[in-house]
Amino acid sequence: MPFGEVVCGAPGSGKSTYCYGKNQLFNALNRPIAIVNLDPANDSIPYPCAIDISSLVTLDAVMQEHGLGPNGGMLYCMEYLEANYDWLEDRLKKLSDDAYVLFDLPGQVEISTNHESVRRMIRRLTKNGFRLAAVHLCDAHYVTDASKFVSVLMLSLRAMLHLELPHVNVLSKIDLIAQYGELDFNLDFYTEVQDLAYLENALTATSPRYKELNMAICSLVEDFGLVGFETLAVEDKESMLHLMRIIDKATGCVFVPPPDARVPQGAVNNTGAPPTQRPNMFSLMSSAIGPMPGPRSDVRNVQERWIDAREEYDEWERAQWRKEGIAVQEQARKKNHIRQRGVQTRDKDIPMSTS
Ligand SMILES: Nc1nc2c(ncn2[C@@H]2O[C@H](COP(=O)(O)OP(=O)(O)O)[C@@H](O)[C@H]2O)c(=O)[nH]1
Ligand SMILES: [Mg+2]
Repeated sequence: MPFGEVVCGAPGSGKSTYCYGKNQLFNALNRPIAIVNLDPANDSIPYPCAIDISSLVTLDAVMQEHGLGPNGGMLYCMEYLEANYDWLEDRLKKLSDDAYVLFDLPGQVEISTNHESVRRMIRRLTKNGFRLAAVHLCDAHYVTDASKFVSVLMLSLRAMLHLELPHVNVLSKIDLIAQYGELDFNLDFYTEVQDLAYLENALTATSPRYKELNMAICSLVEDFGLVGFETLAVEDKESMLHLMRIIDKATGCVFVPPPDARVPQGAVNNTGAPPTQRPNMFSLMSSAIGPMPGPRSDVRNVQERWIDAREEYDEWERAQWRKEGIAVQEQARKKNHIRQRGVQTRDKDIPMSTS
């Protein structure tokens, strides 16, 4: 049964970068992955692309041929893809059975909030056995302004109601958040989305004219009780691992490597440990419903890493990278030395020509 993600969010929210990061993470973990680019305007795709919509249709061609603007052209492309769904289905069937499939959607928000084509295609995929989660990326910059945060809440709620998938909202680029000044509240206020009434003062200050409207939207979002956020800094391994666990939990995916799988480099190999300390590979359900381990699993740690003690952590990480760099150089030097000695010994063994 193929598992996967529908990666959506506004233009520039970090969708393609996230897909690339996930590709690197999964390669390091020896998890199979395939990425499907569904954005016909994606010129420079950073990741290796298993299926690319631009071999079916491109935005430029549609705009020229039908005299459409970029937004109309994009919707046309999605409708064209839906009309040619078998093109996508044939290519998906050719992917390996255990591939984890990421769908990189275009950034036009209407595609994930009210246009029907993508939603219908997702329904067909889930009917064909795909277990998908929607991963909705929102630039974390928006939480620095109360009225922008309200618009992100509404957008996220709308996408959740429209796509009808297990849904994970993510504040992306959290590593940049300290650059936009001090937050009115701790980060957990924005990720947990409870007690939005506290936004009243900030909303009066930023947009007094629309305060009532914004507060009405806040109470609507709270009434649904659906919206919450995870955080993401794509270059932070812990952040990516935490998000991966959250999404696996949402789709019900428990990855069990095949018995002959190569252990990833640097992984703790505790096969020799006593049985009580070894991970229980057979207990799929308890690993699926177990607590989230790891350093970025609590939003207070995220706040400490990227806001409160950012400089200290940056300095510590740089020192670790330096150490790793020296260790790698040392290893390469040793290998080189051994190779050279091998060559010298071989040269000695070659008999001298007598002629
Ligand atoms: N600092 C930082 N920059 C990011 C992160 N994710 C994406 N970006 C940058 O945001 C920009 C837009 O990203 P892109 O993946 O093209 O967005 P898309 O339009 O949603 O696909 C690029 O310059 C990325 O390098 C992140 O986690 N941290
Ligand atoms: Mg993109």
